[in-house]
Parts: sequence; structure tokens; C-alpha cells
Amino acid sequence: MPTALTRRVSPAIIHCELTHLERQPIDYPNALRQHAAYEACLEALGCRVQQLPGDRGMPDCVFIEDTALVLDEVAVITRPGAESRRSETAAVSEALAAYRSLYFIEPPGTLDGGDILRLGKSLYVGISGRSNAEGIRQLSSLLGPSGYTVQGVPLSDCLHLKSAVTQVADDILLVNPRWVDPAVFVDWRLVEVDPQEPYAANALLLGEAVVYPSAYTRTAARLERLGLSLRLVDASELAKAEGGVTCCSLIL
Ligand code: CIR
Repeated sequence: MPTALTRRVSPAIIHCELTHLERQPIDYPNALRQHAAYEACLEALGCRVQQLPGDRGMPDCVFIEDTALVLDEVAVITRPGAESRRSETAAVSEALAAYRSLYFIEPPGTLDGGDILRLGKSLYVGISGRSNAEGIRQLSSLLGPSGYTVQGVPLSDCLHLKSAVTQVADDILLVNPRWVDPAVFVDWRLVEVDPQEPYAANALLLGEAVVYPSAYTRTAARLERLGLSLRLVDASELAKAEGGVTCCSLIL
């Protein structure tokens, strides 16, 4: 049974980092309710959920994906690009040490887990405002010996690579072609987000099921037409903090 590591929403979420969105009020009780429903969805899909406590001093700590890359062999603890987020890694590395040997990204490298798309043994890493060339170089030298290839991918206008592209089936990627060049993924069958839903490319594939935000009805219809099995969750409150569905868990 996979473990999904999550982290409780911080009461300070209202002070989260924002890059592309204007600050809007976040309803904390509603964010907690939606996060609990997301965890219940992961449980219904067969995961054991292990929730780490939130932290008042870490507004973005619910977005646990950014703090680590978990592979079958090892885990890499990142060094988040936003300085306000660097302290989030301590509790996550403590928890992950029970499951994996750990590697660490060291200064001056920066890397956010949201920038790393793993497709088999290929790791695509967004060259973003958060992940720099040195972080990508360190990732490559840490994981090359285990047979992983690491390729940097240019992005435009979005926070992370997985804002622009995620895997939704064995052979299908969901992509926003305005934010990442689809030619990078030439060997894959690609489905594009509806142009009216630019934020709709972030989906979480768990087994055969796709955990997906209920807000993106047009893109959801495209995915359903392909025969994919969607589990819709209301992720609207954390979307105001620029979070999606991949970023609220680490699947082990
Ligand atoms: C941040 O800007 O770091 C947070 N407010 C949102 C992080 C979302 N993480 C992700 O999509 N992997």
C-alpha cells in the first residue's frame, strides 16, 4: 500500500508566496476541509495517509511536494527556490528518513519538487523562477548512478513545470502548450488543456485514477472522453495560493 505524506495547512497560509496571482482572501476552515477531502480521496484510492503537522511560521508548508523528490531507490530533499520555504524541508526529511536513504540539494542549488516530472527513468525539470541550473546539475549527478536522466525544460509564465504538464495515463500527458513546448514530449500522446483553463494541466495520477480539480470542467470533459477515470476534488481554496493537486502530497 503506498504512503501519501501530506502536511496540514498552516494557519499562516494567507501569507503564502504568490508569483502569478493577486492575493485573495483564503478561508482557512474551508482550506482545511478541502485538504481533508483530498486526503480522503487518496485513502479511497488505497493510500495510507501520513499527515505532518502544519507550522505557523511556514505559510506554504501544505505544498509538501516542493520539498522532496521520492523515488523507489532514494529520496532527494530539495532546496526550495523561495527563501521563505527553505525551513519546510527539516520536518519532511525527518519523516522521509524512515522510508528512504536521503540525498540533499546544497547551496547555491535551488530546486522545487513541483518542477520535477518523473516519467519512468527520465526526470524533466522546469528551469523556473524556483529551480536553477545548479540545482538541476546536482540532481543529475546524484541520480545518474541510479540510471536516471535529467533534462532541464524551459517554461514561460507559470510557477512550476507541473503547472504546465503532468502524466494522466501510462501513455498520456496533459499539457498547457502556452507554458511549455509540447515538442519536448514528442514520444507521448498529448492532451491539451482547454484554452479557457490555463491552470488545468496539474493532475495527480494514482494507479489508474486521476485526482483532478473539479473547477476545470472543460478539460475534465476532454480527459473523460479519453476514457480516463477522474476523481474530482474541490481544490479552489489552495488554488488561491497557487497550489494544485500534485503539490499537496508525496507518494511513496
Ligand atoms: C509557492 O508559491 O511556493 C506556493 N504558494 C505554491 C506552491 C505550489 N506548489 C506546487 O505546485 N508544486
